[in-house]
Amino acid sequence: MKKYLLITATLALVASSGFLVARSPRTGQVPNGNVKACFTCHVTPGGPRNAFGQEIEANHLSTPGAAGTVQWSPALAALDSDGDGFSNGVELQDPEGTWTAGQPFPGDPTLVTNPGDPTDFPTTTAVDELPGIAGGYMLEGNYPNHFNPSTTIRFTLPESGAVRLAVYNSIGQRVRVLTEQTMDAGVYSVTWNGRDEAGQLVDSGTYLYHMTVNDFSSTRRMVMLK
Ligand SMILES: [Ca+2]
Repeated sequence: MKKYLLITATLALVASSGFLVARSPRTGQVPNGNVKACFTCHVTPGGPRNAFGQEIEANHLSTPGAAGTVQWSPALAALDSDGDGFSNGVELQDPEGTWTAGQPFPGDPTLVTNPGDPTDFPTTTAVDELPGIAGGYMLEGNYPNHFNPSTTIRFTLPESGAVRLAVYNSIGQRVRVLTEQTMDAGVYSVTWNGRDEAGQLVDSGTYLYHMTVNDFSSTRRMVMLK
């Protein structure tokens, strides 16, 4: 029995020292990396890297291999590693990629989704307020257009109001409500990921987006081209 305990203790010591030799998880090196923990970058903790993890390994480590630290950046934030229509920055709540390790986590951690898993993406469409003052009501042309699969729509409000912005297909059926809320005067952008209310990617074709607020309404056309 004593011998068994000794062997067990020795194995535990070897295992723990082996763990100490290996680097610790790099979850503190990406924004809100604690939310999905190791699943942010790996299919299983310590297992194969997911799409986001592969991108980091290939192009965004300070030095290749275990000793490298993740270089979170606007470039890495702008990529959509898993191709689900949302950039890595949007999924991790730092759209511009300006967060640096050691700062408080950005955005709303409860909205974090996995930037390496195409089946995990924001179900609510985030609206960002941009710098600038709105001179009048405006619904701008989406960018890019044509698009595949996501596109960004900007609009401006000179005063507060109950905003409703929704996407319709070419025969007028509603595809997705992008935002429906009271908003202050300002300049805003909203990104549509090309998915309907059920989370399904829509087909190629022409879509309309229609905004109403106070006495203003505007409709514009956009084209999904896969
Ligand atoms: Ca994702």
